[in-house]
Amino acid sequence: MAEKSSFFESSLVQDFNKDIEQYHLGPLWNAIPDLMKHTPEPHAQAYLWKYDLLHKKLMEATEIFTPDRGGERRAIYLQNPGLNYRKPWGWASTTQTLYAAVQLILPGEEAPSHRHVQNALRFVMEGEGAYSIVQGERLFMERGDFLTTPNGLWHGHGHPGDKPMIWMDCLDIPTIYYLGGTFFEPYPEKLEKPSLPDNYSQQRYEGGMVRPIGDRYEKKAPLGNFKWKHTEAALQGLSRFEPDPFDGYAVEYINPSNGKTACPTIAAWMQKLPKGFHSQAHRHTHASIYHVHEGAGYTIINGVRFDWEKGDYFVVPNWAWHEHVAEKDAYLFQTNDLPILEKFGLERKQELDMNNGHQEVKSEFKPVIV
Ligand code: 1HN
Repeated sequence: MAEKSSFFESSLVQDFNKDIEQYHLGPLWNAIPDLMKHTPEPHAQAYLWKYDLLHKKLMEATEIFTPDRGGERRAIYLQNPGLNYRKPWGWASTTQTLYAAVQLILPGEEAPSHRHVQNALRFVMEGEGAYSIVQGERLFMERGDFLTTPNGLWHGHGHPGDKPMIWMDCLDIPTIYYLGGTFFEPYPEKLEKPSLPDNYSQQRYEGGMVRPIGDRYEKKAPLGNFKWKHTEAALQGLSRFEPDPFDGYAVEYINPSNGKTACPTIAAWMQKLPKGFHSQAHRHTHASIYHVHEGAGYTIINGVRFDWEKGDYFVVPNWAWHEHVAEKDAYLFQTNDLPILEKFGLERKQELDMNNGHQEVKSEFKPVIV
């Protein structure tokens, strides 16, 4: 081994590596340990953002920035500290494949319509009275609603209500960025005008799981807004029975025309963890972003305890051991890149097979507090 490494450090090899660099050529013998890890070693880290910080910064942003100043959306995104290697481009995403942000719209504001190839979803955190207009349909939002805007659909936002409204956005921006497929188009006028009745798709699906017969052929987003009352009722029914040992009581938002995830590249789940629930630890290839809709507890990620409460966000990177503990009845909203990993045949999972399926807590994460 020593002989091998001294060979790679020899001036013969080093000089050759340096020589070919000037021709934009790279020596694989140098790169293979970094490029071909034996198991996933994501650059994204486990991290947690407190809601007080996000809320404070969004409120400060209202003093500085308005959507008419050309930036389209007042959104502040979660930059994973492990992805700072992207600094030359000026941004880091939340996980290696997904971007997550909090967005605030004030009463009277309009965020202009546009369309892009990135798939987007929203989860409503605070307020009511604002709408997203998607392909001519105004979808009025309330806390706990889940909305989807798959790629290519026109969408903008307006707020005729009277209190600030805040939601989470999650998009597959980093994935599309790496794949080189970005297209973006502003709407010819500022905000699209309604061409369908308000909350049209939501009304078509008022009964829940029964599907209008016109939707038996695949559509991108036959249901635009998944109302909290339906999600809550589904979880209430599930929670009369045994929970999943890893995820508690969990449901997935789906496209009713094809049964697949509501957003083609991003899975979105709502998990209910009753007070006292302690999940088994496991790990999987896909990476997850969690938002605490309600309650309090903690998640142990690779032996580090991350305490969370209502409004907080945290990241579980690829292949990280994790288990959840609810100290109060909790609802966790989760987005993840499972559909992307599955499309490439990369999803694997493993259960922790020691210590009754629980990790040893070695340290506690100290979030930034404001
Ligand atoms: C976007 O269209 C929205 O529609 C939010 O609210 C965040 C981030 C990047 C690109 C497009 C929105 C976005 C975005």
